[in-house]
Amino acid sequence: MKKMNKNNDLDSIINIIENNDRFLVTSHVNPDGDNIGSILALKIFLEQLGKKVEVVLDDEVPDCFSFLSYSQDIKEYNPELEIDFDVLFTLDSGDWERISDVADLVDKQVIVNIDHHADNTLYGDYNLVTDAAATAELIYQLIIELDKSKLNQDLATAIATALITDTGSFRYSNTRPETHQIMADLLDFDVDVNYITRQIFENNTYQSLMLKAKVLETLEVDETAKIAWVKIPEHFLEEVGATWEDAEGIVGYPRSLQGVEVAVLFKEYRPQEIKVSLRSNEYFAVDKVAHQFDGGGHAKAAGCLLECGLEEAEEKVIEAVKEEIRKY
Ligand SMILES: [Mn+2]
Repeated sequence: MKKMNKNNDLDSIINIIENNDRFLVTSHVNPDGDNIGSILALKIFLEQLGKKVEVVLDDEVPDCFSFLSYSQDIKEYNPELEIDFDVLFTLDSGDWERISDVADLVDKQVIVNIDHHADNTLYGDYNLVTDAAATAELIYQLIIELDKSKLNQDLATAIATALITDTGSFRYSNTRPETHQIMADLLDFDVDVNYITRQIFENNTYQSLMLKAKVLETLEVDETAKIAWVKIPEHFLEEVGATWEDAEGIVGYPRSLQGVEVAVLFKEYRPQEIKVSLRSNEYFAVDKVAHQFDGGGHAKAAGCLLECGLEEAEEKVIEAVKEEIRKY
């Protein structure tokens, strides 16, 4: 029988933390600042409560987040890993598949799902899912409810990094008064905002700048000038010696074009495997388009994966965006 899962089990989650000792914390593949910041904040907090905590991701930690304390304790999944735990925390992951192979470590443990994606499927035994700017806001809320005295500089820096990443330094419309209030509280712990923002946003490698130069040459705009897109064929990476990590943030360029409402980035991850990132500026809900291709996300930032060639993916997604934008 299917359970009717709720989206706010904060009190139950507090009970679970108080009554268990061994935790595994994970998050989605292609880690970003919100998921790395959130898992480190939760790890630091739980360890201060005397709990045993392991952190496993089915991916490497991107270099730009290696400045965060304890980031070197994040293990990359491999089939030989053996971890004893009673409770699994999945952070910032809209559905169970987002944690990828880390799911193989799970048997009958309690699953706690903490996330801010509106399309979260509430797959946890317990869920804390609201439309906060970042998952780290919910981690902060949990910490405040449980034991505020455990906040320290490392913990505050992890949460601040998550907030800064997911709000684009408090510029995106997901930024709420609460987001600024939390940030103000964190600043009491000597968080170095300038240092964090440089690590995240001004940390280009030579290869990543060269990659951006090539990608910008692929810029296309539709006849209404409301939709702009760029693409990264796999061979671009080889030509400049870049990695997919160097492609981070590129979708911001087509979105920054004057008058554009929807921006799309097509990445040829492998032949016949195209990752699509969708962004919007004001009114267009890009998650609607992502859902058409079994993807997900937020109204202003979403993504999907198409199993076809680059050109075909481009044609299908841009057509779907055009179809959808006519309704506005
Ligand atoms: Mn997030």
